[in-house]
Amino acid sequence: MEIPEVDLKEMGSLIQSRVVLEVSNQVQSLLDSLEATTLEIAVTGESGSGKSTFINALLGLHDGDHRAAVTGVIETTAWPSPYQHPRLPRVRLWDLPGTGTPCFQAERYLKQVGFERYDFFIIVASERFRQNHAELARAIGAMGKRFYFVRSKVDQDLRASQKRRPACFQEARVLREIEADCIRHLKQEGLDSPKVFLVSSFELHRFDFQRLQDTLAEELEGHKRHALLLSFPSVTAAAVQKKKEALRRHIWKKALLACVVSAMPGRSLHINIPMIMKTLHSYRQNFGLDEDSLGALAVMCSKTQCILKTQVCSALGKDLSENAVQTILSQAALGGQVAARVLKNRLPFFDSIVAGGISFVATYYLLHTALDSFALDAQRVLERAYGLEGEDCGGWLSLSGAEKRRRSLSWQAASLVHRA
Ligand SMILES: Nc1nc2c(ncn2[C@@H]2O[C@H](COP(=O)(O)OP(=O)(O)OP(=O)(O)O)[C@@H](O)[C@H]2O)c(=O)[nH]1
Ligand SMILES: [Mg+2]
Repeated sequence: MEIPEVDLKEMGSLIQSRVVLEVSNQVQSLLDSLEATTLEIAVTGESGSGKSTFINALLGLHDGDHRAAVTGVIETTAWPSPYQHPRLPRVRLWDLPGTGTPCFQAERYLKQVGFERYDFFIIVASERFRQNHAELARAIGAMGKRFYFVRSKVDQDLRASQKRRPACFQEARVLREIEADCIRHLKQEGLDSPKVFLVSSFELHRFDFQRLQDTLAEELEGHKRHALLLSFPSVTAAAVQKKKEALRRHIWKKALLACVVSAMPGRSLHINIPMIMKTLHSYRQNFGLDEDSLGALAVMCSKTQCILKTQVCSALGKDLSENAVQTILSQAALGGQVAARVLKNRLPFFDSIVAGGISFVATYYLLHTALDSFALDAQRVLERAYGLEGEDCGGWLSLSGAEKRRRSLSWQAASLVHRA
């Protein structure tokens, strides 16, 4: 007995619409859970140590921005104040009150600031770490949370040291001395192996900021790690690469969503343009290539926004319009026929839900290409912002790969010897 064609068609279309619905719901909920992830970062330390300035630097905001934390030489922060990330509303940095009062009690302080809500603590000191800092760290640890020590304003220390001993000034040696001094004090206060990061909020691209970012990312898990990688400013070539990798890992979800959506009867590949545009805008912002971010960077590195903009050379970086995206998508769909056939061999179920997986391939290709080219733009902008002024002012990005490796190895070796 033969099954009539009409039954087969009806059955096929029911199965297809069920599969499409199921897959798109699942993919959408994966993407939603990523976006819904919260990250609450507490920044604490003595009054005047540079907490608010550090928060603004992390948020990529200059002091004049209305969204920035208030900074200054007089005591300004009396209550925990949350500062929302300009691009990622679920990421917040908390500016906590100063810890330097004579009758400071770590446990009481932590209860007052609502310690449970934070994912981790950054303890900032601009001079020596003291008993207060160690006590606070112990209490944070006892409450099951992580903490990291940031020794701020190292640019200031370097300048002072150079003024005092211009003839024998060596930047690396001064940095090692500061680090050793911090670690020694914290050990004297009974902390075993404290992690100390030397930072200047005015020059995040230098010193230990990248190491801090790497350490935080390593110690966070899953979605929180992703949120951290996206929220911290990419001020080094390494940070740009990490951000790119973090975003790249989710491209297949967007592409799969695009292909199941365009698999619905009567829909074309171009139905996905709004979703693709939204994704591309978020990539561009994540790499600091939008007008706002370029403006803030220009203020921070004392360059003009126009000069930084000249480094944005990719086609989509220059013109992120629907027309441009449509053109690339159509080209990608044409070129994607072969790739779609390969895909069908690897994932045979694809054939049942989409016509050849072309939407998948086109979206996947477009997002990959855009991500790569935005990352290159971001690197060029960074070079221009920080890299062309010679080593003393942070010429790290402009050094050759071999020279970078040589310098970081000698710095790491010196630190290891020193720590031993
Ligand atoms: N040179 C230099 N100055 C800094 C740095 N960070 C902060 N400052 C300066 O230090 C002063 C105090 O900075 P704030 O960020 O307001 O300090 P705070 O810890 O928030 O102070 P309170 O809110 O009073 O507890 C300001 O004049 C900042 O410009 C830095 O990395 N380098
Ligand atoms: Mg403050």
